[in-house]
Parts: sequence; C-alpha cells; structure tokens
Amino acid sequence: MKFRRSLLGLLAVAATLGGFSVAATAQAYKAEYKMSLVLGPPTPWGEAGRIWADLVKERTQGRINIKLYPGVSLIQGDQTREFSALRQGVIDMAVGSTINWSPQVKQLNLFSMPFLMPDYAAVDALTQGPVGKEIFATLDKAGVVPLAWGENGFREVTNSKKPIKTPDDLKGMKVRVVGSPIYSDMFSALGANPTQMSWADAQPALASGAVDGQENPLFLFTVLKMHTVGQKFVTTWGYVCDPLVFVVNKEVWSSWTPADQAIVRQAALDAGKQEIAIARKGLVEPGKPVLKDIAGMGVTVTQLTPDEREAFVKATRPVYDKWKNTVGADLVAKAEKAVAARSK
Ligand code: X2X
Repeated sequence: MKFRRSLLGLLAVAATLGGFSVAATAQAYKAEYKMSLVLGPPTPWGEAGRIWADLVKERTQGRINIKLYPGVSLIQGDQTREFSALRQGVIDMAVGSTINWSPQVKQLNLFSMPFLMPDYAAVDALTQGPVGKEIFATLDKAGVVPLAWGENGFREVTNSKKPIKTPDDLKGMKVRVVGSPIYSDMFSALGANPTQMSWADAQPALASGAVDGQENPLFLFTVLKMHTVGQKFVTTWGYVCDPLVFVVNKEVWSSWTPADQAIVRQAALDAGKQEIAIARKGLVEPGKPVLKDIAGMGVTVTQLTPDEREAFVKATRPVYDKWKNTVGADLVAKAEKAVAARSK
C-alpha cells in the first residue's frame, strides 16, 4: 500500500514536470467508489446517498462511479466503526449520522444535547452557520473531507407499552438506544432502562419484545411499519435532531482532479438540500400529515404540551450540563447563542 502510494506520488511529480498532470492523476481513479449508509433508499437518508451518487455520475460523465452500501455492510453493520473505516479507507465516502461518528469526534455530540434545538430553524441556525463551519473544520482535522449537511431528523420516542406523557411513564421501560453514551445517560436520567445496540440488532429486538421502545425519526416508523413490531405508542418530544454529513476519504479526495472535486462537492450540496426537504416532508406542513398517517396505523400519537415537554427538559438538564464539557463549553455556548438568535 505504502509502496503504491509513493509510486503514485512519483508518477504525479513526473506528470506535473511533464505537463500532463490531469491524465496521470486520472489513472489513479477507481472503477468504483464505495459509499457507506446506515439506511438505504427509500428512507430520506438512503435517498441522500442515491441522489448524490447519481448527480456525480451524471456530471462527471461516469468518471466517478459510486456504489451504495446501506446497512453499513462494509463494516458488518457496526455503525459506530464507520468513521474509523472512512479514515482508514475501508470506506471511500459516506452520508453518515453525527451520532454514529460521535464516539470518535466528541464535538458531534452537540446535536445530541437534549432539547438544544427546539425546531427546524434551530437546526438550520447550527448546520448552516458558523457552528456548522467549525464542526466541518473539526471533521477535516479528524481525517475526512466534509462537504455538505443532510438530515436524519428529529428523534421521537416510541414504545409497545403505554403513552409517554411524563418522565415517570418511562420508568423501568427497556429502550434501545444508539451506541453513543449520551443516549444511555439521557434515558437513565429519565428512569428508563436503556440498552445500547446497533440498528441491525434493534429490529429483531423490537420484534421479539426484548426491548419495549426505541427513538428514531418518524419516517423510519412509517417506512418500516414499526406498528407491526409492537410499537403502538409514539410521543413527539423533539429532544434531539440528527443531522447527516456528506464526506469523502482524504486520499480518495486528493486523487481527483480539482474540477472533479468541485463537481462532487456541488453534487453533495445539491443532494443535501433536496434530501433535507424530503426528510421534513409531512412534518413541516400544518397539521403534520405524517402524524395522521401514523395514527391511521392504529398507533396512539401523543403531542406534548409546552408544560409537559418542560418536565423532560428539566429531567435531562443534568445530562446536558455533564456533556457540555465533553462537547466543549465554548462550542455549546456558540450553539446556544445561534439558536437564540435564529429567525423563526
Ligand atoms: O441507529 C439508529 O437509530 C439510526 C439509524 O438512526 C442511526 O444510524 C443513528
């Protein structure tokens, strides 16, 4: 590998001296680039990957050909290893969740701080503003090339037992949480019994009743028909929103010509914009049609009043305070300021 890399380097130098750098660099292109995703199409997350790959193929006339690997299959379904695999080049590119990469990049826990972002305007104020830029600089330092933001969405809690209206309703409930410790802290603070597991393991655990509940964006509820695995109660508490990030491995990135890099970047920005609209569809229109669809599946949908929601904010505040230092007090302060100053 090392040898190959230095050989390519020599070739590049020779090529530049010889004035035919574009042709020589082009020799380093792979026949196919591997894109990692947790969720494939037709989820919005999967669509993010599909749209990006399609735009790149079209705009590079097939010079860059991307294959989707949903279910994080390049790393055997263990989504918390995705970031390391990207850095090492096991994965060429990804549309990934800040949650899954937060074990390696602690600043990404910002988006999992309970009740930091009360609405979509708050999410946009962070990702599309200076905070988003700072996070991208951190990702770049951590060893990948970040290009654009997408969205998994606000994560709502569902369960098979009863409507959740107060933190008390969660007492003793077995809840599947993602492999990021801030989620265990939050559900423990609420009196629940959280179990960390990958998404691959979560589905059979829900179906068998090994766990009572889970939390994820609502499109996942409808796409996967979660009422068929016993999830009869949904509470929209909007405690965290999970953005996605479009990234490329550094070596892969530098193997592309500046013109192709520009195409891949612009395609990521275009795909991100399209995908965010898809992820929010049915949740931003009056009456939130997605909630009606879910109720139509025989599911009890509980929308918290501001007072009811406040009880969850209070109960998770110690977790917020604990994680502030891990994320970085300065970054959290900037985020709070950006959220307060958002245009609604
Ligand atoms: O595992 C999850 O819950 C999922 C699919 O939302 C993520 O990958 C963060």
